[in-house]
Amino acid sequence: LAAEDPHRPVFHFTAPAGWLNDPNGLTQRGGEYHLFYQFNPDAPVHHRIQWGHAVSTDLVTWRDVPVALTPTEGPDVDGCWSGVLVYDGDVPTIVYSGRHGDRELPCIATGSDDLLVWTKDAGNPVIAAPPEGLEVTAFRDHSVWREGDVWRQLIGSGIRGQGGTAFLYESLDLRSWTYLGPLLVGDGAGSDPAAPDWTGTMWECVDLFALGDADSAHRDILVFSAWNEGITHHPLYWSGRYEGERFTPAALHRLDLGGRYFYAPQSFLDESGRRVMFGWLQEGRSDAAAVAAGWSGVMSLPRLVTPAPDGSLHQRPAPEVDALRAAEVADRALTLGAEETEVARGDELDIEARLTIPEGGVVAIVVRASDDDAERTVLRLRRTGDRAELSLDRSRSSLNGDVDVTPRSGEVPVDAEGAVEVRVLVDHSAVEVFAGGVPLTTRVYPTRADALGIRLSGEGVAVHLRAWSMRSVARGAEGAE
Ligand code: DQQ
Repeated sequence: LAAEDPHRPVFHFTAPAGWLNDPNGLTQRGGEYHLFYQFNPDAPVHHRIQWGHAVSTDLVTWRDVPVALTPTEGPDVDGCWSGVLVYDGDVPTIVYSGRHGDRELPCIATGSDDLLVWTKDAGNPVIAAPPEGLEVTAFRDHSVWREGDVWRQLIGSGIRGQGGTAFLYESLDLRSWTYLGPLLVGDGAGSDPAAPDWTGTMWECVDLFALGDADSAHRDILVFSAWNEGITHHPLYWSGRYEGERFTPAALHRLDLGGRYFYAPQSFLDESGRRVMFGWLQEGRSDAAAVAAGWSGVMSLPRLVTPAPDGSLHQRPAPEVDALRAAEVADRALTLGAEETEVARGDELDIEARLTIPEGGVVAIVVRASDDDAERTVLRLRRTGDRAELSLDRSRSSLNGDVDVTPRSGEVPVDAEGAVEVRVLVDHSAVEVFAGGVPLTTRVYPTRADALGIRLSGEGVAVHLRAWSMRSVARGAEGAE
């Protein structure tokens, strides 16, 4: 049934059945990429979560392999929640959150060389409780790294009355941990939950890595997903410096202007030293609609993350995504007017455009537009000097009144020629946009079979655009054109 759902993406990874959420345990070993993910094969609902597992040699086509972790009697009886994979010498080791009742605690599992068979540690959980003397909002998810002779770990949490945080621990053996203190504490308890950069009352899926120049005030990046009482708000990151047992922030940034539609990201260094990130594109339709469709949750395309000149992150699809291009469907240079021009058609497309926008000008990129315009999703760029406001208008994205259509917006850089390089990947309900290295990820659910139009408008905007139809990587698509 799921295969017939017109909203199911074909060149993004989705679970073989049921529910998918966070990417976990990302690694590359012996050339092969491993994507583990939060998975419930039994139904498209978040329940008794397992670690699904898929393997790839090219980062974009995935082969399902057996589930890596399933809940069993003991500390993870109610779910194997998010975590990471590290190499303890040669031993692949997963650090994850075992769920028991409504609490999570850190657990360990060791893997076979091929990462296919996992054995849980008899000593689980390896940390028996959150730090004493603090009222915490939650305690789960892990960032683990080697620092000299020791392991260090961050666990996502929040301190009541203050805000989200990540607790820092240290260990010699990944099994016995010493608490060092909070790395940094947010101000979520005292600030506006409606703000797009609200830091929440709890930080999910913390991810700490060094990226910039050794001397930069923005050298280190601390990614987290702002959460509050069961509500997934959005991913953010601090750039700053991690030194000793503290993180000194330089700036707080939004990771993706789409907010909750790129949630709980995780990144890893691949064997060629690239920082690659995946995130969970959650649904924007009702739980009942997901149940009826038989599946829920999309994994993002792989993103390369590099430092931008202003200390923020520059994000773009990994070049491997280009290998999914099937046929070029547009290659045009034109100057736009106020009227819309249709430049391509499709719901499995990769579009690359360079848009040169006059000062004060606006360009609209319309995707998934039906012929009669009853359905359309609009992206706009409004330029002011060397910045542009990128906005997403989903008010007419679907005739189905039961899907999320809240708008989104944020700033993107404009280059010295007044241009913005834009990439738009349209895959049925999944839409990933990158403008000047800033992503905006979203979901849309048009009902019309002809909601395929890609149109541009914008007085005086010069465009060079190319577009490609995309190849399906969905199961059973082998040999299909
Ligand atoms: N999802 C996991 C948690 C994490 C949340 C459970 C983020 O470990 O905090 O599936 O989406």
